[in-house]
Amino acid sequence: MADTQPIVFASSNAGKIRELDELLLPLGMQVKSQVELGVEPLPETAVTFVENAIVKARHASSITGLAAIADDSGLEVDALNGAPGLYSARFASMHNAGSGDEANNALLLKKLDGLDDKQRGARFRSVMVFLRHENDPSPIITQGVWEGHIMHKVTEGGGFGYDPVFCNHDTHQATSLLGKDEKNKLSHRGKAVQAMIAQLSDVYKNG
Ligand code: ITT
Repeated sequence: MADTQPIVFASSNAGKIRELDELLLPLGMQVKSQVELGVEPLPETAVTFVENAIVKARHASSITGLAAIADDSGLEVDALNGAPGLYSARFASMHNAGSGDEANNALLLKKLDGLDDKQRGARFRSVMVFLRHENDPSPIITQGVWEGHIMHKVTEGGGFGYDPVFCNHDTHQATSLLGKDEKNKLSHRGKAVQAMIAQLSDVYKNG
């Protein structure tokens, strides 16, 4: 599946960039993040994951002239009617409760205070988009979902974002405790990438 030109990953999130590298490098695909290529992120103004992902990929492709891949993802919590969802990265800042992963997790735990495990259902969702070029009229779009629930406290470990408070229903433990390969095998992003790889083999069939 190798190709002479790298693909730009339209993300500035270090955790996502690390996971995508781990998922795609073994396939011989050369992926450079938009951070490496000096592409500044755009504000995310759309109201669906897929629109945000397309806008991110198109922006990175237009600046670099490369094919682009983007992930728009988030955590949907049943007790909060699907919030923070599309706004997962900005959850705390939208509620004037600080900013960043720690603040997001603290606010989430506060909002779910008093609810038992059955009332704490949640899932991660990743929508992934691949554009062959800036004006590609038919992006490849894939999706992955990972079911779980929100724990009662933070479990320190690896990962990023909401991993320290998300108990995944495959291994029944905090996602922050999973090794990187295990998370990639089970996660929303891992599933979206596997589905993407299956379709990319058409684009890179001569590689
Ligand atoms: P880019 O747009 O630059 O890729 P971002 O962090 O702004 O980075 P999103 O808008 O897609 O990306 O927001 C996704 C947020 O959802 C992310 O910041 C985390 O808070 C959360 N999230 C997504 N996938 C996650 C995962 O695998 N583990 C933990 N949290 C995750």
